[in-house]
Amino acid sequence: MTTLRTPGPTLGVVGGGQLGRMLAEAAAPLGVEVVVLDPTPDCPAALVARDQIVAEFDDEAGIRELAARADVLTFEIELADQDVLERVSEESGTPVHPDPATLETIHDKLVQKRALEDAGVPVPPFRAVEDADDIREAIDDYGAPVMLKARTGGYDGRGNVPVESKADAAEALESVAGPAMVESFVDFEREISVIAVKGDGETAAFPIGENVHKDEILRETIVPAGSSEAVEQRALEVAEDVLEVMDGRGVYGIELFETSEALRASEDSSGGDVLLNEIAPRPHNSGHWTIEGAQSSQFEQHARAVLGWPLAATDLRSPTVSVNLLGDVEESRDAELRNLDRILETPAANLHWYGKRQVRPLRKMGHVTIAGREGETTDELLETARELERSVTFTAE
Ligand code: AIR
Repeated sequence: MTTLRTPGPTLGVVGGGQLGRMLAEAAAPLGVEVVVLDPTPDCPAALVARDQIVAEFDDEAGIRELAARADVLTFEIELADQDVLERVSEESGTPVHPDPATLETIHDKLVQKRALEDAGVPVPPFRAVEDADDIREAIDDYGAPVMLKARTGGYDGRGNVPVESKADAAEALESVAGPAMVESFVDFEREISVIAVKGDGETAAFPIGENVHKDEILRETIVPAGSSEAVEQRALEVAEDVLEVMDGRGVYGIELFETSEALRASEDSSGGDVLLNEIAPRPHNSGHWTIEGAQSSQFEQHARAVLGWPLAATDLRSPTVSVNLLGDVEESRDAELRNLDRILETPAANLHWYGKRQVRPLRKMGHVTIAGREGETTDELLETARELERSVTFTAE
């Protein structure tokens, strides 16, 4: 029997960026409190969390303090340190969800791909890269271009380098600091994602979203995706298989490629209609639409899952589109978003400002979600969302 008291259960969250902020927003109506740990004073989550511990993500004393104040620990950034979390959890008896071991599997993209491949999840052909010859061999085997990826530390596409020809292999490898892997370049129809939740003895998944990236950074998410029913079913099956590999409760953002007709028709279609791109062991940018567009949000689900509470319904309420507001500046500066009026005046446009003090080139500063009303199509919503995104700027006239 679940009981609530005041103050309610407390989530100790490593990371206090926008994901921590939206988690705290979703936790409040459930009577769940949030304490975050983040090195930036007045981090985005600080506005809504009960408290912030100002410390580096791997600061053991800070994480000990977080554990002492929390009923369960979780993280909203992959820079969370697996060993420290494990040690502190053991000492303090405060559980961590997802299991920090999952962070290790996910951190290293080669380890991640191997674990998933072993579990029967369809992944693009890939291999480890020790030297430039490995890249050249991959080009021979998979055809050009191939995608060279830093095995660790890549975030928002940093560390992903397309290699067009064998002549470019050595230079590309130099641009990727540290260990690397290479993957076949997927000829995809569209990029989709599943926000899946592993709860206490149950799982759930939101309807798939269609994602538009530019320069490897997510710009837009559209739900329902343009995929067929069969592709959606396949994506949800793959997400179930992914959850089987992941240890510990919580939300997982699962990015997939819907393969193109050409690839499906070729002899190399063993993976079916979808191939796994990447997994994030946390709420994901491509799931922000759930706040307005679904019966529950990915953040509420994360809170419920890590506490071991029953999961909520995930059905779509209406067609929904989200657009990111990224830093449109050349250099860092104090953040001031201008011309907000169009967004504020547009019916059914929901502004989410993350409260970051500094804007940097392409930094995620906020997003806008439009949940469709009677009869509105995703095309119409997307058009409006794009107009709204273009109407604001961080750049002074
Ligand atoms: N985040 C974590 N992994 C990927 C993303 N987008 C979110 C988390 C983290 C914040 O981005 O909420 O705290 C960091 O944002 P920034 O702009 O400071 O790098």
